Amino acid sequence: MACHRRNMRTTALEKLKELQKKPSHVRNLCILAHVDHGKTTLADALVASNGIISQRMAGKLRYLDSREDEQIRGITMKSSAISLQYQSGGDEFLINLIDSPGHVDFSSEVSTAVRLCDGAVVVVDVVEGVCPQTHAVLRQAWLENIKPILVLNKLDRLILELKMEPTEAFMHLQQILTEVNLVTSELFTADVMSMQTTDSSTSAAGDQKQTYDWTEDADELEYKNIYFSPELGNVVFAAAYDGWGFSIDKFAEIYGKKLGMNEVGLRKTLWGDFFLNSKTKRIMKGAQSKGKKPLFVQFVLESIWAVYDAVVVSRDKEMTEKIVKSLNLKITARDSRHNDPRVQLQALMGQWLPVSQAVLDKVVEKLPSPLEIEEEKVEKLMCNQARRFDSMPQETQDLKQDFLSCKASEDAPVIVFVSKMFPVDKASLPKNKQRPLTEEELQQRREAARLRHAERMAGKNIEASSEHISTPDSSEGVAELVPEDREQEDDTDQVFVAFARVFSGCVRKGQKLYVLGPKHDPAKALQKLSDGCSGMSAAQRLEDLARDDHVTVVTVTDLYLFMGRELEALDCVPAGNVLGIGGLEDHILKSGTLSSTVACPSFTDLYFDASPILRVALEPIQAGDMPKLVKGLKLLNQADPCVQVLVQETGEHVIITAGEVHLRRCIDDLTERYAKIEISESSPIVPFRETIVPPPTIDMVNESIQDQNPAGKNEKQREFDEDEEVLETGLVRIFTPSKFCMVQIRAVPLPQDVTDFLDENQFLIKTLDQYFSAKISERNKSEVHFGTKLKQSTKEAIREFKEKLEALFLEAGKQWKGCVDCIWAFGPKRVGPNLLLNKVDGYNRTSVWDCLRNDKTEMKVVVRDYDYSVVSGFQLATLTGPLCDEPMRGVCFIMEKWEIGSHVTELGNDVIESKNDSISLAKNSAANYEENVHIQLSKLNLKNGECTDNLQSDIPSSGIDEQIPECSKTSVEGSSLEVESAGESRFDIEKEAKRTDMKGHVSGQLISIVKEACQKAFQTQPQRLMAAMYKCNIQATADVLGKLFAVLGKRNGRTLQDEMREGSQIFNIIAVIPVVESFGFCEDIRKKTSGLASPQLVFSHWETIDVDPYWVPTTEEEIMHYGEKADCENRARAYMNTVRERKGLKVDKKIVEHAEKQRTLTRNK
Ligand SMILES: Nc1nc2c(ncn2[C@@H]2O[C@H](COP(=O)(O)OP(=O)(O)OP(=O)(O)O)[C@@H](O)[C@H]2O)c(=O)[nH]1
Ligand SMILES: [Mg+2]
Repeated sequence: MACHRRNMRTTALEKLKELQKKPSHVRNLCILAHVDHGKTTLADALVASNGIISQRMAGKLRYLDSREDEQIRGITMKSSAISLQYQSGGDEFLINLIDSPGHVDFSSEVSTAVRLCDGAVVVVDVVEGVCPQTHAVLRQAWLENIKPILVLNKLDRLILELKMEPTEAFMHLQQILTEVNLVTSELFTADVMSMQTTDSSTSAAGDQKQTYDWTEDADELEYKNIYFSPELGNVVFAAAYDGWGFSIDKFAEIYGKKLGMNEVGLRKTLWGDFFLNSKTKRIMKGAQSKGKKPLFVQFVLESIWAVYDAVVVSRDKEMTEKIVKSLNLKITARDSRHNDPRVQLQALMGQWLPVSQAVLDKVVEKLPSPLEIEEEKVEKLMCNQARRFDSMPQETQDLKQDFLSCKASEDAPVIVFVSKMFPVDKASLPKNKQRPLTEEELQQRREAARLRHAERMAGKNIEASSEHISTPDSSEGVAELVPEDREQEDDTDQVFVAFARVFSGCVRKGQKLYVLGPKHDPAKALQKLSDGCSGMSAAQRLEDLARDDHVTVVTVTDLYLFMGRELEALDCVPAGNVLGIGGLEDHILKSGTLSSTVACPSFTDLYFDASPILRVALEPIQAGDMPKLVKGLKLLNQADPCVQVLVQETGEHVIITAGEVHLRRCIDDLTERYAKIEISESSPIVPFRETIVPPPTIDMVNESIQDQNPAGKNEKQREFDEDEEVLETGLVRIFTPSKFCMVQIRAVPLPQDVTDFLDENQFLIKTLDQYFSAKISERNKSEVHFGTKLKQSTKEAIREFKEKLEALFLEAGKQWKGCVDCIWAFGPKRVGPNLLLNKVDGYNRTSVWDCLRNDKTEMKVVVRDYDYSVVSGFQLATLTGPLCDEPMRGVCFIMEKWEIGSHVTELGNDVIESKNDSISLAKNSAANYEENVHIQLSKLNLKNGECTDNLQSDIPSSGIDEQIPECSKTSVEGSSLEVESAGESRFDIEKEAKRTDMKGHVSGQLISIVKEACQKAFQTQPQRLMAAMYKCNIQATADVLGKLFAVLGKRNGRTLQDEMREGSQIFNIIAVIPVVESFGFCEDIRKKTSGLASPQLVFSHWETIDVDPYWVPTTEEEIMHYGEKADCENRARAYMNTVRERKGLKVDKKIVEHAEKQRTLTRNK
């Protein structure tokens, strides 16, 4: 028996290998859905169709959930793949199937799966309908241009649980289908809109039609098959657990034969508003209006309902037998005698309408083969948003053809994408397992044994030589080697296999390929190659790479075919197939590109939906195990596409995960697989944000706050050092200790809409920043740069972004007018939702929007020296706010003055000039800024004198004399490097050295005062903490609603929406809850509602906690209401103190240092 199995397996493997070579007969697809909608169960049915598991166990085994924790928890955590074969018509097909997890915490696993596929099977549970992850996966599929078919699953629940009548069920199914199509149409519309803007912008004359003609695209919609509809053949109805499923075609065929009707006509009318006129025997339209039974009800649903009724509901033996007979099925005696009617049902239905056939027929028919990859998709893979495809080198552009033709011939370049690295026990690799021997090998072995025997018989020579092998000397040598070897083995009993797909060429064992890092630039690499200094050697690994190198070379050692829980070794894999590659762990961290040519760009980043948000610090329980933990973390980082591993400044090892379930899995993985030590985890570290708000008008007991007393200003000032000055609320001026530099910065809250908008457009901001930085660095180098051109569509997107930003600012009030053009930087990390504005007199910095100008006029970048230091200071300040070192959000810093030593002298003139100019400057700024500018200007003149004096006394005069002329030059052209390269004589070099020396000094000090000024300015405004909020969708029945709301309330959550689902007793509740209050929330809900409601938490937004963290009750009413300290009431303060404690910052539990002015004032009254 075992031998038979083995043979079957070997022949199956040979068959799969053959099929791999015919890309037109390959389908790469993944199963996508919301959690628990039945993906793995459906996969079981498909796996069973290949005889890998038995039909009887299909649905119970969940074969692709191979991890123990997956089986225990009943959810999939990692996507896994299996290759199946399928016969359709006369043709054999190879199906590379990937099952993905539906839980939102693991959505990164979906991203990595989708990237390797051409098609998807989207599963929807017909009782739960469209859920948040259904949206998410459809979007993923859309973004990656992969084509979906739909499986409406769990139809049995409509019959047995909801006890619907067939007609009701039909209406329900229609409703679900509409919901799904609504999602796709939203995706489509968004896409068309963006395409439209791009198109109209490319026409210079602007004569393209500006209105969008929907009717014209109706055909296209159908053509693209973006809608799901049974008559289009892309919908399958199923109950995967019971093993049955069908598409309309099946019933069209059955009834076509039975009633002698036209099959094609039936296919078009079986779904929809059609009925059978019993007299004329003709199909007519208008079932609903005429009160007739739709065909789908009469022909399809009623038959299925009848089977369920006979077998499961009324357990009618006779009827069952009749059905079996009429359907011409064979039920084994064992099945028909089984006590559980469900088993009988599964045997019957599984034979009548096998789900695997229904789904795989559609997969083969509707999903594209690798040959049909679209041009648009190829360009998307090769070239990211910020770049134009035609700006790539010609060699790179030529590769597009190779993608499209998907050739496996020798001359085709090899292109492979690795979407994730996953760990495998070394012992389970094919080479370490006892492999079944082929007939040939058996023959060889027999032959060898025979020879050995013959030799032994022939003489003693051989024995002598074998004795020689075991001489004491050499055995000692062996003994020495063994322990070390074994230790190494122990060390790495996990190896990584890359989850990959070949897009062109054929990968072979022993082949050498380039591994292209994410920053690899084909143009530069090609240049390097032609210069003959590739600098790449096979010995280089990821960690040996210099900063500018992004390419290593690897020799392919192992290739695998995925067979669910097992891997099969392969020698070569042709284009169009999914495969596993061993031995890449030193070359690829999480994902990467392999190619035989450096002209190949590295593939664009994967689209990740969930952002990791939940942090915990980890520690080994035995302190000595630290190295093991560090190593384990390194492995975990590589194995999980979504986790982030970092070492904090405090030396703590921290992991950031997508949610509680993901966290649990990571810790289990660490203890059991990667580190194999006991680990203790800190309580979760939840991120906060710090912000400022406009002064509140009511106090904590809703009493209005009295007019502000200007005396408050003095009070604030007293809190700061003498070098710093709070000029008014929000405005701070700081000098360096040497008085060499001065900055004056104002902090104001950004309008909420603006902040959110900035947050949503981080990608564009990043592009903008990269572009600007590239321009600055380009200015310093003579070499030609490729890739600094922006794609027309990106440019359009940036233009739109700018316009929208301007509109949002304008909505917020006229004081913001013109500020978009003054944007100096975004922060923190150069992309965050805080702004630095340039309102420095006479500093006409090149605008960040300069890329929007016409291509023809070459952009010239003008920035002052030390510009970078100011930006750095701002970045630092926004990265760690003053409340508890958390990043800021929604704060606008306005640089109103900025003076540096040499500039100060020079600025003397500038200021006089700009006094006249100030009118033009004031035009830009709003009324209150205008006033400020004038006041500050007059003050500045005074201060300028001081500045210069100090300067001359502090700095050696020689340094200044030399610097002034140079600096004035550089401030215009802005390039210190030009000056540097000009100096050739020794004298010049010395001068230069001095200058740089001082420069280093200045830039450091400048960074520090800009940071300080930002933070101090922030502190003079009403400060607030912001909490990260989760959004959750909960489905619950009416009777548990009360308990559910109580749990939400206790955890400071809010309900946004509660609606009853049409046609069911289930409520859909959407609620938000602070992340910090969410631990154990799911568990809590599940317990309180006896497992009925199961929420999934997804990060939604940041919310200001409307209490001053430094607030204590001060008015009589407040003291009465809250008591003297109100510690327990001040949520913001409690959060802040927890964070401060954790970070080892000073925690002031009693003293109120920076309480809001109005509160302090009230107390003074
Ligand atoms: N009644 C019914 N239950 C089903 C059907 N298909 C799957 N289930 C059940 O639904 C539950 C979830 O099934 P899975 O296949 O694990 O769902 P999944 O989509 O793989 O879940 P994740 O991988 O965790 O996202 C299991 O208890 C299945 O038995 C079906 O057709 N009818
Ligand atoms: Mg699953």
